[in-house]
Parts: sequence; structure tokens; C-alpha cells
Amino acid sequence: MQTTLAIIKPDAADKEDEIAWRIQREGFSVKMRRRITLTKEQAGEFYQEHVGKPFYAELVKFMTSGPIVVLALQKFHAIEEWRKLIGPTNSHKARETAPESLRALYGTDNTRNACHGSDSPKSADREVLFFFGGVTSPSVPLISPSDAGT
Ligand code: DGI
Repeated sequence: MQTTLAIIKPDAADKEDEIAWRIQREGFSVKMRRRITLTKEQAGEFYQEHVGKPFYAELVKFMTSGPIVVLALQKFHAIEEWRKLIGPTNSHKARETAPESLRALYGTDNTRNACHGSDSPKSADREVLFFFGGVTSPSVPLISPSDAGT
């Protein structure tokens, strides 16, 4: 089993129920869930690898524009499987190449792209720690697949 960090971004947070249903159908377990609004500092730290890139300011502005839903998802090959489910970064491209992907269905463009997924085991560890303080944190309730939408 592998754990990945998923985010339902501000443009799709109101579609959480639909996305949670899809998450369940695709066989992921929701280990942890938080609904939060990021500060500029938090968003900047989360996306620190993109500091200095031309889209960085727009990215931070978007990610702080409303609540997000953060999920720790578990499945065999969760990192790759979740990346496949969300589709390519650019939602325009997702609609062309992966029309059933979450970014195709719920995203708009290259910035407003509905979902995030860790891209490697190292970033999954860092990102789960960033939002949940570690996968075994006793302070966060565990959610089973059967109530993932709640
Ligand atoms: O792992 P991804 O989210 O697919 O992509 P990433 O880690 O390379 O970039 C993080 C986010 O930054 C991505 O979801 C949207 C934004 N981004 C990446 N590349 C571009 C971009 N935004 C714009 N406007 N243009 C880009 O080229």
C-alpha cells in the first residue's frame, strides 16, 4: 500500500462530493481529510519548488482564493494511480487526452486545474507531513472508504 497527498483545489472544492464518489469508485481509501484555506505563506511553502517561475504568483493567488480539501489517499501504487486519475496539468490538454480525468471534468486551464497529486514517494512523504504532521498522527480522525464523502 502507498499513500499520496491529494488536494481538491479552490475551483473544485464545491464538487467535493462528486470527486469523493469517484475516489471511492477508483478504489482509494481516504486515510485523512482536512478542509482549510491556505495563507500566502503556506501556499508559497507548499509550492517552494516553483519559486521564481513565471506562474508562481498566479499559482499562490489561486491556491489562497478559497477553501481546499486535502486528502491522504491510500491504494496500491497510489501516487501513480492518483496522477493518472487527475490527468495532465493543463485542463485543456486533459480534455483532449484524458476526458474522464478530474482535471478535464472540473478544471479550466493551466492554473485552475481542480486537483493536485504528489509526483513521487519523496514528495508524498513531504506533503503528507506538511498537512497532517505524519500519517500516524493520532489527532486526525481516520475515514474509511464508506464515509469518504462526509
Ligand atoms: O504536478 P502538477 O500539479 O501537474 O504540476 P507542477 O507540479 O509542475 O505544477 C504545480 C502547479 O503549478 C500546477 O498544478 C499548475 C501550476 N503550473 C505548472 N506549470 C504551469 C502552471 N501554471 C501555469 N499558468 N503555467 C504553467 O506552465
